[in-house]
Amino acid sequence: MAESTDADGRYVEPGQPYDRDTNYIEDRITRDGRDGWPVEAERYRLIAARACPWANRTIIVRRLLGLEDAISLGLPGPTHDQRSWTFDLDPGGVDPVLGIERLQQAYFTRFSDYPRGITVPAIVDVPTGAVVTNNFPQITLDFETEWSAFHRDGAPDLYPDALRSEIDEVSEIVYHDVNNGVYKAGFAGSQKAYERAFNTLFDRLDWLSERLERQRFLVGDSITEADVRLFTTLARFDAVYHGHFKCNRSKLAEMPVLWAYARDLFQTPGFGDTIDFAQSKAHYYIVHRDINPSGIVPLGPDETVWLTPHGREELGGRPFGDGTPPPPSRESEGVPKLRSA
Ligand SMILES: N[C@@H](CCC(=O)N[C@@H](CS)C(=O)NCC(=O)O)C(=O)O
Repeated sequence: MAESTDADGRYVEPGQPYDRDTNYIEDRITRDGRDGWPVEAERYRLIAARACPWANRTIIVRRLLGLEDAISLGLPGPTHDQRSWTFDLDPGGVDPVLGIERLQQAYFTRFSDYPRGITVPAIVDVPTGAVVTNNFPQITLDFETEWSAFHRDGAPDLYPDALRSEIDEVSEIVYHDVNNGVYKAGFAGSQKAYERAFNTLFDRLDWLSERLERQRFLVGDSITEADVRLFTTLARFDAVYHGHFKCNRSKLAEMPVLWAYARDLFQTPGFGDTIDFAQSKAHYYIVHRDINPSGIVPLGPDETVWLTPHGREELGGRPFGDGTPPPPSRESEGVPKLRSA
């Protein structure tokens, strides 16, 4: 499985550091259709559970760019069993467009003996019902560069030519030490592996705090792909990673610069309005039984603190560059109101 469960459904390999399976279905949907999948409106369906930080990136970018009409969105429930994510939130437990109960069916339509994790995000070709790609780092980049004909008026440039190498460089560091770093701490199979991941994670968060002290966004003076990638981990930090993954040197709310940065993004249309804290907590605390055998989901922390003033406007920057914020989410894609603990 992509999150490295073994045949017994264990996420932790005793004695071993956590090793993410990063083999994906790497086909790309492109303007020239070179992999057999041309960009085409209303042909593909993005399957992206709210709970998952990697899937969350795709939901944010789709929304910021206004790709809702071109690419539909299917939302499995927060938990999955060893076989697959399921569409348990949909009427009758069936995805209304694909007509399937389990995402696994779309993987098996593509490869009948697909041997790896049935992961989100995945993009499915609606006419054939087959998964095209689950290569999550490429999906958002392709939304930004290949799908430009379908971007809304005022869509921001999240991957500007002049900043690409810096965005890639920062994203790579953030991926290893932060996005995947929390998993390396949480699924460590030895004390030593845990401590190494913990120290790397918090050293990197300190480094990011320093970087963000005088600049509002990670690269340049507008929101880019790099901010989207960091945000989805920060948004789950206090609710999930601090307790469930033992990332508890400090809470995000105790790291003033990063906390203000995260709130700034959260309060920006397209970010906080994609976050469902209850689903995130349910996913991690219920699915990872080997690190939380009771399956009990914590009630805290208070979610409303995400709406407190952040003061980052003083740093300047233009969140959407020459573009504009996206309109509110369509009703069918809204998330619940924030709750106090
Ligand atoms: N496929 C990517 C990220 C996607 C991913 O791991 N998604 C998780 C949810 S956050 C998932 O779908 N897990 C199901 C599984 O591993 O079977 C990876 O493994 O690096």
